[in-house]
Amino acid sequence: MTTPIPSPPSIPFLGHATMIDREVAIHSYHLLAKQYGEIYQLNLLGNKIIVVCTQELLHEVSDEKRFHKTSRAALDQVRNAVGDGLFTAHVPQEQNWYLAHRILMPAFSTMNTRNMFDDMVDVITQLVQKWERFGPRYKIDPAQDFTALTFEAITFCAMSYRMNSFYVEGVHPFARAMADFLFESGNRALRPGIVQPFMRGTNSKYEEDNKIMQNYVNDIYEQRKANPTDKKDILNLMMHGKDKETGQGLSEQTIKNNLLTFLIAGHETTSGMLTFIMYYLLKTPEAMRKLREEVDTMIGSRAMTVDDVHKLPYLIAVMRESLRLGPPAPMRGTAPSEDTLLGGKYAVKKDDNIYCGIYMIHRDPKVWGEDAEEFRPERMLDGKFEALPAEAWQPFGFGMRGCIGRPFAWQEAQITLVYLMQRFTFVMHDPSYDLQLKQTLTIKPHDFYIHAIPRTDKP
Ligand code: MNH
Repeated sequence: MTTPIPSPPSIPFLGHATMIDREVAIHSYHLLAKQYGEIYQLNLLGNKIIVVCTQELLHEVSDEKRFHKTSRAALDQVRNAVGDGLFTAHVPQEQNWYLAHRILMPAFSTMNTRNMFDDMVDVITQLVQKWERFGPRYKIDPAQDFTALTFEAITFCAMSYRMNSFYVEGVHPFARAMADFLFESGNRALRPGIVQPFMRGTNSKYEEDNKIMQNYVNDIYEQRKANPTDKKDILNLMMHGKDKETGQGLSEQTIKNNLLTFLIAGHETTSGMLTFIMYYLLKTPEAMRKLREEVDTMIGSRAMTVDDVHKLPYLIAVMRESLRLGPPAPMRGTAPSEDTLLGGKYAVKKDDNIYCGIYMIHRDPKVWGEDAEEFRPERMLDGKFEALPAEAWQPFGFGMRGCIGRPFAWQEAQITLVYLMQRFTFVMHDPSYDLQLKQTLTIKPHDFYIHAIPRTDKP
């Protein structure tokens, strides 16, 4: 006996496309989950989409023997810029993924990330100095400054290339082009194909934004070719690394696709994480106090070293809990490799689009209880994180298509938070602010401003 997958009433031709908010799509998916429960089905412009919303179902579709990653429609649009780079590659069809994956995995390991500690501190120091110099009255846009930070970190630490994001007025031209490009990629996925050719202004801006990004990538590549170094950074590993299995290296096009992939995947998400952390800490003074106490006790006013990374349990709990409530990548796509049953009763067909609603799953009351919406780092402490049911917490994706940059982001965020805690206390610009989201391909707090007050009470 199979159970039909619930689906809202729909409009002919457009299906449910009008039900998805153009600005913050995840709110619509979340709302539908509240109405329909663990699973529901939508028709988006003729594409059948099945959304799973509980830990149990996520655990099931995270079985790589039965399911494989698919690019959601928006992600396929991003291929207009990055082609078959790691993030957007169609696997198993695109063999390039295996080669690039094997060459790049060691480069992004926790071990190799430790080598980037000093370069990360270099970049974080630029942020700290900016906030110190501007002083407590300056209204900080943390999403923007953290974007400068994480963008500079990925270009400088992985490619030894300074974008000098902290020395441009407003948003860096690359970051601006990228944000607009991603936003339009998302919109294209929700727009009937026959409309697209008529949107001439939008289309030429989209091409222009893509060109801006490609120009930076070409410059990074050409600069390195003209000025070789022995530095074991990621760019060098891509240019000279050979696959142990086949002896092959990466083609120029593959290197450029992946350079741009790291620029895109490597900073938007991490800046979202840092901004969510700032928001939740300011909304939860008790958590802020405990974090500050931990940093003061364990590190005090001495300089943090690479051996302090991974040693601050409350800090790690804060990061985990922020990623739970504010997963920068709120959904991921997967598909059954054969016709099968989900939860033993919902029939799904080979290659059906399944969206994993990570944002909803991270609020699954069966796992997190009735206070799931509350920010409580304590639920991630003292072995509780390790004891969670499988796939209850999955902000970095899963398995072989899971995030390659996780150790990078994890280390970067820890150093940033320690540096900030040591040097500042923070207040919200508008104490009555409540979380609003901004969504491109990722989500982050919107219209959120703070002040950073240099500490006078240093331990
Ligand atoms: Mn990252 C894949 C989240 C930081 C580079 N990343 C993924 C996926 C998620 C994700 C989720 C899986 C997507 C899917 O299944 O479709 N990533 C994050 C988060 C952070 C993050 C929440 C920070 C916080 N990611 C980074 C950083 C880099 C990076 C930093 C690069 C330096 N991520 C990638 C790449 C992939 C990926 C590359 C694709 C891996 C693959 O499929 O081979």
